Amino acid sequence: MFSITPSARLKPSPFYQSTLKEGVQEFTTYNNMLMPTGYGDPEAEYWRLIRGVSQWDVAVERQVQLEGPDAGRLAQILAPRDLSKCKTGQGKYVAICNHDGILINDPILLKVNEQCYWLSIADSNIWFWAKAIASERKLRVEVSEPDVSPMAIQGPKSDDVVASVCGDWVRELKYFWFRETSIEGIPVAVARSGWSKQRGFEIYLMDGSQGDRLWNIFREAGKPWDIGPGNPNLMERIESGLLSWGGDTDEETNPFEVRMGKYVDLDVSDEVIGIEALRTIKTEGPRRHQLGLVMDEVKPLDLGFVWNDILVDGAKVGHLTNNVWSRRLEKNIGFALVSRDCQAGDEAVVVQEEKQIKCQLVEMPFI
Ligand code: THG
Repeated sequence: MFSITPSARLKPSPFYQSTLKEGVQEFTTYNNMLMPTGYGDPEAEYWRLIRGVSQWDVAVERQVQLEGPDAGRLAQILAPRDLSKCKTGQGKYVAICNHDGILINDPILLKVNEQCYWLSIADSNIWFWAKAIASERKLRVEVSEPDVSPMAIQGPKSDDVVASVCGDWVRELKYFWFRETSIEGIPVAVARSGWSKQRGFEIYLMDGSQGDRLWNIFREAGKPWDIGPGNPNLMERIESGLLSWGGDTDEETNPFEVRMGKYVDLDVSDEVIGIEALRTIKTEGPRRHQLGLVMDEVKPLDLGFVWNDILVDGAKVGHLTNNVWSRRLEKNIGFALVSRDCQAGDEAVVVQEEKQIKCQLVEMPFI
């Protein structure tokens, strides 16, 4: 195989040494960092997430911090979702769009206090974007990347593990809400969130020098529940219908096409970036929409991630943006970004080089 050349451009995760000790085997890049994507036993890692509890280095989910008297105003200008009722300690999933209404990131927005917000970003540089907009609109706000790195604890047993470390109050945390606290003197924010539908928490480490200590605290505390390493799991997230910005989207994708319409409020102020375009798109109806796709082929296929064409009656209707063998469904499944004319129930084919694989379009989530 190959190795990765060290560079100051690749920022290290505070949990990097811990993941090496856990036996990490694979990485992907995200926000100019390496994110673990496998520890050598995909089967065990999957079932640990579905049935047990799994510990993830997701420090790549960087925070873009907006701080100052106009922080709330900038957050609202960047996000076409009504934030007027967002409370300190609350998080919201938002669709950051450009002026054409095209989705350029899908972060979780966290309101840290009246004058401080974090955008916990997907894999595109929102720091540049937020800084440019703040300057252009002459806002009193500082845009920075703070020393904050999330670690996720995911799976049905995550409540027990996190409660054993932090206390039973974590069991009452509402979805996307968070609270700042400290764990053996390490400053953290504990949030009910994470990129899986198996329940879980994200522990936002606020002192990068303490990554290995924090990792070990949860590793030790989780032993009674057989905690082990994992990562944002491709199979689980496809089964659950979770969106991957940049994977399932292209440079023309708007939020309505990828099931994010419910996070867009069209009556927010006209100063919100992209809102006029979004109103037009909504009125005219988006060109495409996202459906699930189930292939007839009953043994695991690996089609890669090449946005294979999808055909109906020989005509191209869109693309397969991801695919995976589902262990729970024992089927090959994926997301289809297809013409509005297609519907759940339609028969189609996926094109893989010379082969055509029969499939059916379905509603999501799969499970
Ligand atoms: N956690 C944190 N930061 C992140 C992610 C995360 N940044 C990058 C990326 N993930 C952002 N994207 C998503 C996409 C989906 C969800 C969360 C972050 C998600 N969606 C649920 C759904 O679609 O069913 C729930 C949304 C809702 O009901 O509001 O959880 O994972 N820190």
